[in-house]
Amino acid sequence: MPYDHVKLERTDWGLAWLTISRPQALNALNRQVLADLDAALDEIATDPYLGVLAVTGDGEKAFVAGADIGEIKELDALSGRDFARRGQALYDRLADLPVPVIAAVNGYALGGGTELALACHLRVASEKAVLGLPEVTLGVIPGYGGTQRLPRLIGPGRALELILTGRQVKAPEALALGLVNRMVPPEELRQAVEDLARTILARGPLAVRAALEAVRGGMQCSLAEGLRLEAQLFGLLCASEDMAEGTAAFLEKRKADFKGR
Ligand code: CO8
Repeated sequence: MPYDHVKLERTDWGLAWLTISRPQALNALNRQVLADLDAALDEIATDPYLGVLAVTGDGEKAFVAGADIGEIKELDALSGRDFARRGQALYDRLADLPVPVIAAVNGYALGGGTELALACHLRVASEKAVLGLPEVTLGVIPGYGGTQRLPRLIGPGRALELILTGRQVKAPEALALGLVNRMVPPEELRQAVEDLARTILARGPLAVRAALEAVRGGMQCSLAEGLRLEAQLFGLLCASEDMAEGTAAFLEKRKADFKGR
């Protein structure tokens, strides 16, 4: 289905590209972009052939330059809270997808843009990417999960430094902070994301989904509960054809041919 501000392109090998496209405003998220993203996620969530989703921004300059500042300016206490909750729910949908989601950070990823990248499971950045949570410079705080996901990813000390100052970091520093997984030249970004996707897609599909579930679930509970979840998922995988195939392939010194069963 076509959208005004989102492009959804599927490959025939399990990867789909979700591109946010409002280039005249550096892909800033206004209400229409958020609505399009929500609708695209409906489509993505029911796609049985999807194995990895890649998220990026249209054009050379920006991933997403944040929420639309013109719209933020009009918010009051109640609408501001609702707006934040709606954006958080949307990002949660992305984070809760059963397949890996990779952010291809192709340029400015500020405010809601960095928060979008944080809601993805992995982040590959172009060397010219700039990330940051500049909300305090506008008199607000991150409202799409930044105060929660950034400290969980890079630790509270480093996260607070970025959140309290609003300082923007270039890709090399983002890499050193652990804010992105990899950094590549701009012209290699798409290929790097596709290579990463292909690597993941060659693994046991049930195992990949279970690993996501274990890590995601474990981040939200105690260590003891997380270990229980891990053991349950491990046990379930032991009953899968993929596990029989993966272990047999290793012992027979051949490549595994996983079926996702
Ligand atoms: N919102 C609206 N318009 C934007 C935004 C934005 N976030 N970012 C860029 N634009 C527009 C500019 O206004 C400009 O429009 P026009 O051509 O009509 O003047 C166009 O995009 C191009 O931008 P610039 O001319 O500014 O381009 P530069 O290369 O000079 O600068 C920057 C690029 C540095 C990225 C600059 O545009 C900038 O600083 N943008 C704002 C970045 C920012 O502060 N983002 C955070 C926004 S707050 C947020 O995301 C909160 C998320 C949680 C919300 C919770 C809601 C309740």
